Amino acid sequence: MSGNLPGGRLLGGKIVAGCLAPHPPHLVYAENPPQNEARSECGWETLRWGYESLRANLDRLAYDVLVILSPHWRTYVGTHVLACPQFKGLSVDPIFPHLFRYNYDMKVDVDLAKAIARQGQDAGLEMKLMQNQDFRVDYGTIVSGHLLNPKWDKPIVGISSNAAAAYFNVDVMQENMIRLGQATRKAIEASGKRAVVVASNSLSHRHFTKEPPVPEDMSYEHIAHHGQYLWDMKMIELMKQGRSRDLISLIPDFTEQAASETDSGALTWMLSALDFPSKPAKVHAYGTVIGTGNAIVEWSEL
Ligand code: 2X7
Ligand code: FE2
Repeated sequence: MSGNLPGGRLLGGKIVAGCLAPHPPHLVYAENPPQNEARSECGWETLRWGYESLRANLDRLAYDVLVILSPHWRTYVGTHVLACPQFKGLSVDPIFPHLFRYNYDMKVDVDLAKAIARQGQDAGLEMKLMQNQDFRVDYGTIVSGHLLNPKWDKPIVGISSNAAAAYFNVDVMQENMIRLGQATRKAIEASGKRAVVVASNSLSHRHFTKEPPVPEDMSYEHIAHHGQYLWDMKMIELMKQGRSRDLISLIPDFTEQAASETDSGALTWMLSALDFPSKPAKVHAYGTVIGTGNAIVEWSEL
């Protein structure tokens, strides 16, 4: 419940859900939305139906804003946050331009964006607001945003992925993302809003180097190799058992051995924002996209 206290302070802000919501552009391509120029016949139904089921739950939670941390907005100095009221443009996937040429038009909750940046700074993190109106939003933010809310009728906050795992090591990344998660939670609680925090990353992340002649030909689709699959199942099992602290402690090994997009810090940040839930998560779907492992997972009160 949200409302105002005397003196303009807001009451009742909370995180109503956390989601693992990966961003393979193939999933948007397969849906043929009007925003995307490319056309497909079908494809990756297990994952797309998982997103349908997650969307239905999020609708029931009546949220105000999606807060998304994307692995494809990599920043080398600190964490950046989208902070113009609107971003509009054409996003073309650099590796799959034949699948994803998407006309985006998104609203940003600038007040919440600034509050997260302030809280991050207070926690000792380097933070920067992205206030360039012409900035081209990355496809990770767009794909996860689209699949969670194809109508784009709610604002988002977009958070970059600091490259600490590559520049220093995974442990530095983990420490920073745990702090950023706590800062995000504080900002949301003070905002009076009902927010969904979204980690926009795949799990195992070995890509095939060749695409089938018809990209949506599902007879070609499978995990890159069994070792990746075993790692994905291990991580998903921990989610289902509510063992998020154990999951966090495995992220360094998982990131290295499964070449996972958890190197972005998105999953660590999201679980920290949720204060490391011990309630079992709901797994809506698991499936592969060009060899990578992807899980659609929800942590909420439902
Ligand atoms: O960015 C991605 C991804 N994470 C997974 C699969 C395919 C393409 O792009
Ligand atoms: Fe990706």
